[in-house]
Amino acid sequence: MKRYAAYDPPEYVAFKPDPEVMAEYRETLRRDPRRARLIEKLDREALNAGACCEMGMPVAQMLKAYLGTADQITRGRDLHTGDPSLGVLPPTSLMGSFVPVFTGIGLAFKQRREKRVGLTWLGDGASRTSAFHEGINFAAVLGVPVIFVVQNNQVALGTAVEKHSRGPMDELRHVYGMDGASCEGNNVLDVYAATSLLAERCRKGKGPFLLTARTFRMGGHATHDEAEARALFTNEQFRYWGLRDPIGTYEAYLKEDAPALDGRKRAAGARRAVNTRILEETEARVIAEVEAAEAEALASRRSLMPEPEDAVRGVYAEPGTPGTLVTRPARAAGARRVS
Ligand SMILES: Cc1ncc(C[n+]2csc(CCOP(=O)(O)OP(=O)(O)O)c2C)c(N)n1
Ligand SMILES: [Mg+2]
Repeated sequence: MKRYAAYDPPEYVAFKPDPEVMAEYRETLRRDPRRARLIEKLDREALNAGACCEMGMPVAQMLKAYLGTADQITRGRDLHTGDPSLGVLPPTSLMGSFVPVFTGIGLAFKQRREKRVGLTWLGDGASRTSAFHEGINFAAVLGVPVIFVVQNNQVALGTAVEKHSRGPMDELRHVYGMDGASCEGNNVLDVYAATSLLAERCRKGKGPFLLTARTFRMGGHATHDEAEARALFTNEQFRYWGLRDPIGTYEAYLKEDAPALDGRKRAAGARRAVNTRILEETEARVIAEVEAAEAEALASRRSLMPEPEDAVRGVYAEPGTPGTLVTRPARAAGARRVS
């Protein structure tokens, strides 16, 4: 897969599959027979990625949110994005605050007897907030159909996990009397299978669950603290996790070990050739989609930036119109045409 030195850490740019790491990758996929069965059933549609994309959000909407244009859900106020009509809530930036929000959403599913599952992600740092503690405890007590995924990348901004937590993340769920699982966060198939199994149990009324994913942040929290992040961890840690590049290892697995992606039974050589071709086609399709989205988002930045007055619209309830604390459609937001 094409790597970009401007975004990818040097370890990923230089990635070559390591035989021992790939053996460990395959072993992870075999470890739990229930997860293994789910992974075996996957077909090439699973090559798609990204939670928002999975739920049907166009890539252009995400890029527009980053550029702050008026023609997307936050109307230029926030880069956190989503689309409630597709079941994706735009997250709030307060760490841990989505835990009580999802507890409420799960309660609504339960009260309406809907067979739906809430899924939200948070970091190891966010799991130290009072919002997390109160929200997850209440979720456990209420028995709501929600999966809380703690993405333990071993750091919160510039604070390493050992400096903010004494107890092991993988055992966190027991404190709340909750069931759940741990998974290898850099192994996309393991994450998929672990999440799917918990979602199935949620639909049977067994939730909530806490899933911890073990991973490592290879860069800074953002580009401004890239150097600081490198100084925080040892070269050995970067080397270890660099060999476990989630995309590099997945690509190597699909080429060398996975069944033929066209669904036919094939010998090893032919299987490798077919899978390599399908991966190349997939990548070309994704690059074209991202480039088209980029062009669309840049066009919006040229002609559809928000009016300054729009910053206060929809923020406070307007007198005489009960329940107006709801965002309006972007069209009504007074989008300004500049060009
Ligand atoms: C309540 C709150 N406190 C502080 C911040 C500032 N802040 C933004 S991200 C972050 C660290 C997040 O660490 P973690 O939860 O481990 O997530 P990661 O970025 O590692 O995925 C902090 C402290 C915030 N957004 N919200
Ligand atoms: Mg973290």
